[in-house]
Amino acid sequence: MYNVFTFSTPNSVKVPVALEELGVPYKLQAVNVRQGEQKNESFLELNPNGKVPVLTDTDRAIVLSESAAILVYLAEKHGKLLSQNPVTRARTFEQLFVHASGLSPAFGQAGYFKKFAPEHLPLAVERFVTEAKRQLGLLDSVLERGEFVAGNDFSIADIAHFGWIWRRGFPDLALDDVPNVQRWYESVQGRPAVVRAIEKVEGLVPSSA
Ligand SMILES: N[C@@H](CCC(=O)N[C@@H](CS)C(=O)NCC(=O)O)C(=O)O
Repeated sequence: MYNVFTFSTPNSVKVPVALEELGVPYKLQAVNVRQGEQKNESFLELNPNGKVPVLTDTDRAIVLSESAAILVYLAEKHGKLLSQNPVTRARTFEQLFVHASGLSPAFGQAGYFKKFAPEHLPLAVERFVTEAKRQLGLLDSVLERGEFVAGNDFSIADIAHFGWIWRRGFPDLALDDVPNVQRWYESVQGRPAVVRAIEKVEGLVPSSA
């Protein structure tokens, strides 16, 4: 059985999306990051990095953090969402790494410096918003070449990018100038598995949070 420690956040929505796409049962455990629960001692025992998501799999007694690593683990265990074709598989990893090292941190930092930083730092806002927009443009050019980010099949790389594009309101980004991302986002957002996952993670947020 899978347990997913998660909340309604860009990185943690990816895991329920993958599990819904795979059609396997799982339980969600809410970690309210708005209340700082990711820094509680009990959660730090699961992930000393103090961040969601975390996946536990009782079949193999594994506790795993990092959304990209979890996506790869699930795809390999269930033999879906990650092509066996060496070129498509390499393209999938390329996009996973672009997401984890480029788009995800740029969106996160842009949102932080725009919304949460205790002091307004124009240079930091400019740097990270510019980089986030550049990443969005890069993704647009990737999606100009194929239906999905690693070719013509939906994969874990689409799930990774979807998390932050879904939460693009945090860094105040829009899709008006990136028509290929817009087309892809609408298609991914409408997938029944994605609709179910979003409904479940949004249900974790207390109305007072
Ligand atoms: N590289 C990590 C990033 C995880 C991450 O930043 N999670 C955010 C939520 S989207 C979090 O837990 N933030 C709370 C904190 O950093 O204290 C991943 O992809 O899993």
